[in-house]
Amino acid sequence: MSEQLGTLDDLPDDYQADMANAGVAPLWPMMRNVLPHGAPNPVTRYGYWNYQNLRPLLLRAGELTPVEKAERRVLVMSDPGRGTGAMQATSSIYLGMQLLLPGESAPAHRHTPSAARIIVEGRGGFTVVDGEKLPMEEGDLVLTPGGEWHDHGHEGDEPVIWLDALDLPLFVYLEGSYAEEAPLQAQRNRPDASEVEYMAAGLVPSRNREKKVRNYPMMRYPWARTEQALRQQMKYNDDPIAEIDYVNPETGDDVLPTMGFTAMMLQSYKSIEPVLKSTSCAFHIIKGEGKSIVNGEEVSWGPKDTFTAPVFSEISHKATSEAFVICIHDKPLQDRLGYYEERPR
Ligand code: 1HN
Repeated sequence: MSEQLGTLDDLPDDYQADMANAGVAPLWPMMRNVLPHGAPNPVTRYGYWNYQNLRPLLLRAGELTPVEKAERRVLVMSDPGRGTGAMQATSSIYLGMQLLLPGESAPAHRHTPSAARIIVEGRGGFTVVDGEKLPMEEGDLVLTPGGEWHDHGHEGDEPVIWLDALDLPLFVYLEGSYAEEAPLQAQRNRPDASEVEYMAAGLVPSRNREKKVRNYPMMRYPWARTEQALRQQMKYNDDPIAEIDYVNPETGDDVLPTMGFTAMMLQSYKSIEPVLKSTSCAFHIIKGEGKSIVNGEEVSWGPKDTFTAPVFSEISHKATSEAFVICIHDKPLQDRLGYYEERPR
């Protein structure tokens, strides 16, 4: 195997001009760019967004731009590796902080990418997905699967802010991203499925032949249950970390086609050094404080902060209080493509 491949400069000018005229280019000078040896060479760089910095900017957006002029009032978190204005936080994950003020509503639309929201602050916000009204309480994970109509409303009296995660970068790359618009949806007069069909883990509505299960049977994962489950797991854990994956209660599959979600509870002052993973991920702090190191860069985090790590990052965490973190990752996508991988540190 040759270490040094030929470069463009090795080739005569007239040959380079003839190739360009014929609409072709030589692979070999570019080969290592598109196919590096041993591991990917990510463009994405570690990013950190302090909530206390974002919050006033978001509230100012509320004064500057009425929701009617914004459709969705969001500040997008740009991957430092791609620079200012990048509409993505990692290769596959878009992140943004969205503000809805009391009495406002964000119009119904549906689009090809899937979205999930983690509620950051404020009471009274809700999303309607396919006619189901999903209350948004702090820490809840609320899904908007691709193709499902959704609009947001607010019946409280303080600003509501949430973190949006979408697989938008993939759809943009695939030239498959588009939306359709519609009037606000009629809401079914009943609580969401987490309060009706899926009240308890391991219990689902009886499976008779007539019953049709929705593709996305449960679209709201209330934080209170997640925290309770993590605390209970931690009580009987030998490790300083408890982890829970969000799954479809009917199938046990990932909740969305490309994005996955894991909730973690970290004990204070214990180092956590996970294996290297082929996924890119974003960590959003629900509660607690601590430090993490991503590829040698140290981040001190507090409640509601968000940070990202590119694929195969060496990551370590040390909470300085009891801490709860949700990790947004792209393992479902990589599992589907058959290349998810873990490597020892
Ligand atoms: C979207 O539909 C929402 O529905 C939020 O709240 C952020 C970013 C890009 C494209 C669509 C929403 C979005 C988005």
